[in-house]
Amino acid sequence: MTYETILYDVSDGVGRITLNRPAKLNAFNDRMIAETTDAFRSAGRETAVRCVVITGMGRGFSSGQDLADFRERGENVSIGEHLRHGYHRLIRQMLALEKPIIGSINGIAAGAGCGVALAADIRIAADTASFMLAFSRLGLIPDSGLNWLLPRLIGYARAYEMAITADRVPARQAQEWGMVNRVVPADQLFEITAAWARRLADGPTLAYGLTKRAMIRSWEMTPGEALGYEAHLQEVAGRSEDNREGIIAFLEKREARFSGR
Ligand code: LHQ
Repeated sequence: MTYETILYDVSDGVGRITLNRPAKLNAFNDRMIAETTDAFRSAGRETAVRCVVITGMGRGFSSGQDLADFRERGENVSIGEHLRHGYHRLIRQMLALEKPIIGSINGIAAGAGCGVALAADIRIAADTASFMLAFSRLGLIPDSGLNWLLPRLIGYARAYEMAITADRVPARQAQEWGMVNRVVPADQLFEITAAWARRLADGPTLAYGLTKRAMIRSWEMTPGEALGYEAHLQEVAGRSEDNREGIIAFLEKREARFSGR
């Protein structure tokens, strides 16, 4: 697929997706939803990619749905279908990708843009970034997975407050609430994200992916089911090349050289 609304490049084990409609703060039109989904799919397939970064071009991460684009479709459009065929495929792709995804949050993440930011596994935010559930201003409910993800990250009361006020939550507050892993000076975001991504790309990718699967699936399980599932996945991790290498490296008192397998 040729990309027109995003940039996607792979280097040194890191796949980097840049949302690229800066004049609209990277609002999503259909093309950008499809291209971003496709880039995550490629990142999942390419063994050379062991960590994925998603960020935005310009001063915003993403302002969510392109409202001008959506309005042009007229009154009778089905939002449910738009979600099922668009954003929800993207969010599912991100949650199912068994490699770490870093959201490098360079500016405001609003509406569906906030959903995409939170579907990343960890977030490094510029100190100038913010998060906003813009939906209620439009008489809508949160979507793009936010009803499922946000209360799990920050608790129901804060999530519901964000939804009904649609107030901007600045990066530092987002970090206190548990939505963001690190807040960094805006002019250092690129370098600090790149250093994290390099570190993760050198890690035991299979174990990172299985950890993601174990944690996300456990949200829907009883404690007993979660224990059973974890034993099953640990069996898989325990047969990996990286498990062998990790143990040998420890015994030889050296850094492990993980292959990701
Ligand atoms: C935009 C947008 C935008 C178009 C900025 N669209 N142009 C799913 C299913 C179906 C329907 C509905 O939606 C959904 C999911 C959703 O995502 S709902 C939420 C949609 N997003 C919003 O409601 C946020 C709308 N944007 C804003 O409230 C502000 O732009 C924020 C608070 C994000 C940023 O404010 P400022 O920093 O003051 O920037 P700005 O408003 O001046 O925006 C810069 C330009 O970007 C401006 O264009 P212009 O030609 O005047 O320079 C905006 O019109 C354009 N833009 N967001 N979502």
